[in-house]
Order: sequence, then C-alpha cells, then structure tokens
Amino acid sequence: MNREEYKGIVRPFLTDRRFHHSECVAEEAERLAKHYGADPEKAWIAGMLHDITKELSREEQLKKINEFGIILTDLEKGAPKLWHAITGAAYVRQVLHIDDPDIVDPVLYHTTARAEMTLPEKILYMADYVSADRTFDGVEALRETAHTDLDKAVLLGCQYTIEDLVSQQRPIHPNTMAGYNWCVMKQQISN
Ligand code: DGI
Ligand code: FE
Ligand code: FE
Repeated sequence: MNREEYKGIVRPFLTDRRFHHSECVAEEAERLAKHYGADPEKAWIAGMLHDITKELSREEQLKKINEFGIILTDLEKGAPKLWHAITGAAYVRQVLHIDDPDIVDPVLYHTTARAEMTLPEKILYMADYVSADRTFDGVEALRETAHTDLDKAVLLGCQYTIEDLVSQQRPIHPNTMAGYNWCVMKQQISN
C-alpha cells in the first residue's frame, strides 16, 4: 500500500482535527526514524494508523473489543482512553492484515509505553507526544530532547503522563508504570 492508500483508510474514521494530528505524528515519526536509523516508511505508517479507532464511540469500541476477542483487565475496563490503542492495533492486524511488529506494537503501546520498548515503539510514543500540532508548555524542549536523546525523552514522557494521571487520581496502567521504571533503571545504569 502507498501513503495515499493508508490516508484513505484512516480518513473516514477521524475528524479533520484528529486526521491532521495523525499526519503530524506520521511526519514526526518519519523524521525520528531517519535520525535514529529505524525504517522511516514503517514509522510513517504506524504514525498514520496509531489513532485510527480513537473517535469511535464507547459502544463501537466495546463492539470491536468483542469482535476482536480482546479481554480487558479490570483497570482497562475503567479507563476508556486506553481502548483505542488496543482496538487500533487489533484493527491493524485483523482487518488491515498488517502483521509487522514494527507497525503493530508501536500502535499497541503508543498510549501507555511499556518495559523493553523497541526503537519503533519509542519513536511512535515520542512522535505522538511532540508532533507539530502539540502545543503544551515545554513541547519545544521535549521535541528537542526527542531528537538528541530518545531514551531521556521517553522517560520524561512517562513521567509527565504519570504526574498528570496522579494529579487527577486516575488509575495508572501497569505498562505505564513498567515503562517509567524501565526508563529510570536504564538511566541509572548509564550514569
Ligand atoms: O490519542 P492521543 O490523544 O493522541 O494520545 P494518547 O494515545 O497518548 O492518549 C492520551 C490519553 O491516555 C490521556 O488522556 C492520558 C491517557 N493515559 C495514558 N496512560 C494512561 C492513561 N490513562 C490511564 N487511566 N492510565 C494510564 O496509564
Ligand atoms: Fe492515541
Ligand atoms: Fe495520537
């Protein structure tokens, strides 16, 4: 499939704003992949697809979860924001028949991160954090860090996500915790 075909698949799922976000993430992922020696085409594809199911309603998400044979943990049941990464990865694999772990796994872990992240997973996680459409305080510094020290940027991403979740007393997914701990321990070893 070429890029226009991927865009054509994603476009009907998303509002203009979210589609624009996906284009920005795809472009940022491609840039990071070129910089860090990952496959730029796969990084772009993962970026374009990563939020494909993000705007499905709660009911449509639950229907997909059923159809795809996904079993949610209790924590996941209570955190609907996490569903789109899980249903998105299942859609990529089961409907688009893309089995490449360099595309499926970054989509699956783009919201939570996890321990032992691969280079393509780190790239999509950071591309989603610092894509051109993001405007939060400090985004420019984090974008810079993503291009100079990817591991440090992923750690900061995990840290900000957890701080934000704690401040709202929302549950922290085990993969989010594991991603943070893994980044911290790697940093300790390298210092
Ligand atoms: O889909 P995007 O908006 O582009 O970004 P995303 O896929 O990173 O989703 C961000 C949302 O996911 C944000 O509202 C926080 C939420 N989130 C991330 N990790 C966790 C989480 N929510 C819970 N409850 N637990 C987590 O560990
Ligand atoms: Fe997302
Ligand atoms: Fe996103």
